[in-house]
Amino acid sequence: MTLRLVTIPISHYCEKARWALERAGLAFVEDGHVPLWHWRAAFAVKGTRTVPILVHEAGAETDSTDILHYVDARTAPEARLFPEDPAQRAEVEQWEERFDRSLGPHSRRWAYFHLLPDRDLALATVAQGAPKAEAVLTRALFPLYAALLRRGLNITPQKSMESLTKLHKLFAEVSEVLADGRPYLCAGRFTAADLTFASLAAPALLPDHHPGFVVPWERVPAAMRTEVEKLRATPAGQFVLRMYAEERGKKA
Ligand SMILES: N[C@@H](CCC(=O)N[C@@H](CS)C(=O)NCC(=O)O)C(=O)O
Repeated sequence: MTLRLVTIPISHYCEKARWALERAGLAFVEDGHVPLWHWRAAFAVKGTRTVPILVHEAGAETDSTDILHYVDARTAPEARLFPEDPAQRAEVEQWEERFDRSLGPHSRRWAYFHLLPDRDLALATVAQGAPKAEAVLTRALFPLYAALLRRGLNITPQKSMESLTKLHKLFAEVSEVLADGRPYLCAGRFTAADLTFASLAAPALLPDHHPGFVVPWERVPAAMRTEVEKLRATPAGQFVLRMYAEERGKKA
């Protein structure tokens, strides 16, 4: 059976799962949807509303971390995203959990806050890799659509500022860890910690080589661009850009 990854192609949690699958060389088809319209597909598969969902021979995984574990079970031990060594594994898991809980929601809210006011840019962004009918429907209902997203993700000027502050704090912490010159966050090699940090930071850094979230630089709103440049200039930001340049296309 061919694996099916139900996604919102621009979603950074979906990118996390897609990166792991591609790195392991596991063949899959991506079933991509515009945010909110993904509900129908997600609900049909597993009675849930969040993606990514990986549909496989024995059922479905409904969380990006579970998808990474599914992938690891099919990867040679030395290339797994979660190392065998218990201490290293615990460190990787701690980072991954932290990024999932904090980085993911804040980078998403902050990016949407800047993209949603520009209707055409927002439409082009959310429709990437999704069926045409969903893009048409989104365009027709855009004011309502944007209001639903703002409400669902609590996107306000105040909350967006708070998210940016949290992003800077987390980036400062990661920069400090990288200050000793280590090439990866922990375990001395590429792990789920690096993959999760890079994929979940992507909406705030807009790295090249990203297969699902492409915003042409000249279309990025000026206020967002200034902040992206500041985040990119940090050691943590540079690290993410390097992970995309060096690791995103690599096979395990
Ligand atoms: N913990 C989940 C989070 C996934 C998540 O937040 N997905 C978002 C897309 S970025 C989603 O599907 N949101 C839809 C909703 O909450 O209705 C994971 O790691 O897979």
